[in-house]
Amino acid sequence: MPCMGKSRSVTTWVSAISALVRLAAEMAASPPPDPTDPGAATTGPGPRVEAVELIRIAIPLVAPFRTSFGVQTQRDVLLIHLLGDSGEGWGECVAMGEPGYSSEYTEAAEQLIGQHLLPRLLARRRVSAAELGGVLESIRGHRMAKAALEMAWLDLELRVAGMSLADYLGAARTEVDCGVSVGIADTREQLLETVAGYLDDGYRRIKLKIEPGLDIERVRAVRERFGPGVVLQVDANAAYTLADAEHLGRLDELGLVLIEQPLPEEQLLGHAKLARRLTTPICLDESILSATVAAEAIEMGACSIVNIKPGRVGGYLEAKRIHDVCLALGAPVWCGGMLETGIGRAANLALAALPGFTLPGDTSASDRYFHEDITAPFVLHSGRLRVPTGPGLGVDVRREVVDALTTRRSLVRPG
Ligand code: NPQ
Ligand code: MG
Repeated sequence: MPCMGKSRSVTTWVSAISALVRLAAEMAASPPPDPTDPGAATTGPGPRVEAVELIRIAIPLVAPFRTSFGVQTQRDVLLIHLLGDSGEGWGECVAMGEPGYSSEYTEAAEQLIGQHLLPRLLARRRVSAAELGGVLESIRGHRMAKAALEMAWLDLELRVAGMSLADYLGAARTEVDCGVSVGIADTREQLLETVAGYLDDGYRRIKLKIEPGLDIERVRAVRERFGPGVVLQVDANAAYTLADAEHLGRLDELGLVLIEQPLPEEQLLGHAKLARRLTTPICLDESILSATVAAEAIEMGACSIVNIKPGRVGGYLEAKRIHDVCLALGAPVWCGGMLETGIGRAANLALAALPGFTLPGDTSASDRYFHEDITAPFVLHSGRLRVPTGPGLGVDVRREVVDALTTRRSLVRPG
């Protein structure tokens, strides 16, 4: 009897322990849903990706776009096309052809994705979009490359789940107010004409690109021509130094919503010092690489407003975390733009529909940049764009347009 009892209890313990081990392994593989997290509405274990097309396209811009870092006449875009066992997914990399806005650029992103990121992801049977950041954590930086993959993964996963990106992220509205970014013009008259056209189109906010020498007088001309009712802001793309503080102070009387990224990316303390000398609020773009940087920048007084670009920060899930931290700290946010095609534009609209996005963003209509887009174009209605409601990003890619614009294509497979 004691012998039998002992033997039975050993058997019971062995099976109980192995059940616990199994349970722990399952819990580690799929952590319990956290209702405060994007992805809480779990979409399963993640898609199985069987092949990935890397497609480079060159799209001409409707007009040259001049900023303090250069002039662009076309967009050199890397597209990600996932072919999974249950469907397809599209993503877009926001990196530019040349490393002028940031250190990333298209060619490098394509190389990194093909040589380093996809091999790590495809080595696993299944990866969910929410797990992607963790799998790629050992590779430093290259946020634009990572964000492009995350976008494609989200599209595939949410299409399968029948859920829109807007619902997944926690959108609070069905349309978003749109602003437009106006490049540096050759002449003052051309600038006034361009701004007049955008105001006629219905844009609810005008952002003027500035650089040393083409700043105060240009902004004043726009303010004087269109009056105090026009919502106006400026973007320097890091073209100034702290020694320009007094000069930039002349913007204070022009009633601007904000000045965006006056100083170089790494100068958080410089921005904090500048902020104390201006009444115009400082908004950071290039400097904000993550939710951690956003929180620190706000806390040290480097900015009081944040431009959120999902590509720059490594993806939509980090963008949502920045939104959350800014909302908690009382800093307004708005959605930036990187001249996205309809793919990235659709995803940006989903993000811009979150409750903390209280300022109009650079989510302009497709025709601001392109004569022909690779999805159905986004069209302005009373200065707003509609947030896509279909599953995933909610847009269909026009393959024949992509093919006509393709400059290079490669296929990556597991193993
Ligand atoms: C910004 N975007 O806020 C960026 C910079 C920018 C809409 O002003 C090609 C590809 C040209 C990306 C020019 C806007 C670009 C680009 C400017 C991004 O700083
Ligand atoms: Mg900017």
